[in-house]
Amino acid sequence: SSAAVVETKTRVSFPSILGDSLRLLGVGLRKKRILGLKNIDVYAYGVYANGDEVKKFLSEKYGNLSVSEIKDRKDLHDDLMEADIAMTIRLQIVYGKLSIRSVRSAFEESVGSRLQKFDGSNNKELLQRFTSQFKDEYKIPKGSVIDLSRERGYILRTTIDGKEVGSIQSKLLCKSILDLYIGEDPFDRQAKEDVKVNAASLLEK
Ligand code: DAO
Ligand code: DAO
Ligand code: DAO
Repeated sequence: SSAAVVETKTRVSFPSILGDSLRLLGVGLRKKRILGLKNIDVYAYGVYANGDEVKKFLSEKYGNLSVSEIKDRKDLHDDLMEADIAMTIRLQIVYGKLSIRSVRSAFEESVGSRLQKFDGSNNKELLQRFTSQFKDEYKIPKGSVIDLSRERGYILRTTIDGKEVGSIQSKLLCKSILDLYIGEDPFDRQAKEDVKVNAASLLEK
């Protein structure tokens, strides 16, 4: 169907299909603790993937298993994060006072920790290559929509309100960013669970 899905707490809505091939698999909320005191809601997000590619990948890999067996496979998540499947994480900003500086430093913390986890080094150069795309003059007020898209060939393309700000080819960076949303310790556990169930159930469609 073409209905939208609403993130419960922020009421932000996400279309079920992006472009003509990306399907919404789950929605979630990114919070951040500031000054060790309070949590602010920073953005709502939707996780999208190319449905045909997910289905093809899963049926080649696990064709003879049922959906419930597939979704319990421990290696599913590594497989899907590493597979060369088109995916987009759409962020819609809900915090009204986001500066580019705080985005850069939050990014260095969150993505930096994943680069460290997967590669054993903090990859300063790779992080800087990514964050240098965010020019100081950009504004991301409440309501801004940022798409982080992994295209075939592990190209990470960033757009803000539909305008491309840059792209970087790096399998490690793609994996580190996806890990924030569907990895071991995601921003929103329920969103990850929904993504897993919805990806596995594509096999039945
Ligand atoms: O110090 O005003 C503040 C709070 C800033 C919170 C920054 C969180 C940034 C999270 C990344 C957003 C990516 C679009
Ligand atoms: O929430 O910690 C996080 C990771 C956010 C990754 C998204 C960063 C993309 C921000 C682009 C903003 C450009 C001004
Ligand atoms: O960590 O136990 C686990 C499994 C996590 C499953 C995450 C599923 C991610 C599915 C991504 C589909 C998009 C291609």
